[in-house]
Amino acid sequence: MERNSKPRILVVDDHEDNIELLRARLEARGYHVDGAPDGQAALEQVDRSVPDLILLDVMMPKMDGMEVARRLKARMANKELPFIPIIMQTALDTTEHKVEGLGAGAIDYITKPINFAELEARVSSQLHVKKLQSELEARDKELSELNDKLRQISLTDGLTEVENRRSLEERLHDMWQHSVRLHEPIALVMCDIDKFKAVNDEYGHQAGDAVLKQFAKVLKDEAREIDRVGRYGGEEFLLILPGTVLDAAVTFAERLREKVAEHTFTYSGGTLRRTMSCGVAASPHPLVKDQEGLLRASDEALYVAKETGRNRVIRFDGGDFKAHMQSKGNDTTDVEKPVSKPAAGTGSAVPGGPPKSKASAEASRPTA
Ligand code: GH3
Ligand code: MG
Ligand code: MG
Repeated sequence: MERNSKPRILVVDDHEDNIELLRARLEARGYHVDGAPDGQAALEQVDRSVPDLILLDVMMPKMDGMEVARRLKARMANKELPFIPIIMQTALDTTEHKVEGLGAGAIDYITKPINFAELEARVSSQLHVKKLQSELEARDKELSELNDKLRQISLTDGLTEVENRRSLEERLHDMWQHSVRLHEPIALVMCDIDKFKAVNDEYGHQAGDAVLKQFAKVLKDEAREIDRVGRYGGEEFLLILPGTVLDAAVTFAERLREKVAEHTFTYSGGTLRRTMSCGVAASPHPLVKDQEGLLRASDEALYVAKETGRNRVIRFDGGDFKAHMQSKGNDTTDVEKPVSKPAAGTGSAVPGGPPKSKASAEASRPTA
């Protein structure tokens, strides 16, 4: 709070002699003193350099002390200025004036002619209050920054540093609401690395981890700024594409699939290649009526991509999807069925529904 480690006091008085007198006394006590001859000059001085305390005369030309206090108080209230204790110096020793001064924003008052011992005691005690207040504010700020950091951590996947499932679910909720409100499309691409277990089995878990990190980066690099990319389960990732219709999402997923197939993954022992499968769904669509239905649709499309050979992109309303579902004896309008449990990745484990989907099979897998 100080410059040259001295507390700064602004003395506002229309009598130059008073300023000089207070300056001499206060500087002898180790304070740095600035002076201002009227209210307007005081406000300008505060803008130039914020003092730690203000000794404010009440009766002054141009703008009186009450008005200065009111203006500073308003700026402190909206955090334009830090807390500055204001001590009014008043010749008007009436209760009415003291009450008005305190109401205007002064924290204390001292009557003229000034008793210096009293003044020094009040200045010192108010600077102490100011110091405590500053420490409190600093701790508050630290706490709020720590809170932000904690929230960030709680929404990030520790391994891949993309969003985790919790974050994706929060985002999807918000983005779904937004798309419904503004009648804008929204698409989901659910991706899963093909035969990933074999990476762990053949090259070790660390190689698996390295592949997951690089895979997440490929997705992130291909996605737009407004898209959300996150790890939905073990080696399953979800992309939320706002403002995107189904055809565009399928084109995007195809590009992603090619990028992954072309990518050379590195790990400490060498390099390897992997493919991925994707399920794509979008809204608005007659087969999708809610957020859970959209998620389930992308998940089921991913399941069909796996079942029909992997390294594929399947759209949830496409011929391949329908044909496969029918061959399994499933009703392809399943995504329309009301969900009993609104949790993500509930799959379609209803009687007569398709087998347990990828996401539901992996729902219990930790992601961070
Ligand atoms: P599919 O093509 O059907 O998707 O086969 P897959 O082998 O990719 O799928 P499966 O579900 O059989 O295996 C996924 C594996 O992913 C099993 C699990 O141990 C591994 N896994 C999940 N999370 C992590 C992780 O954080 N690190 C590593 N190294 N492996 C993980
Ligand atoms: Mg897999
Ligand atoms: Mg998987």
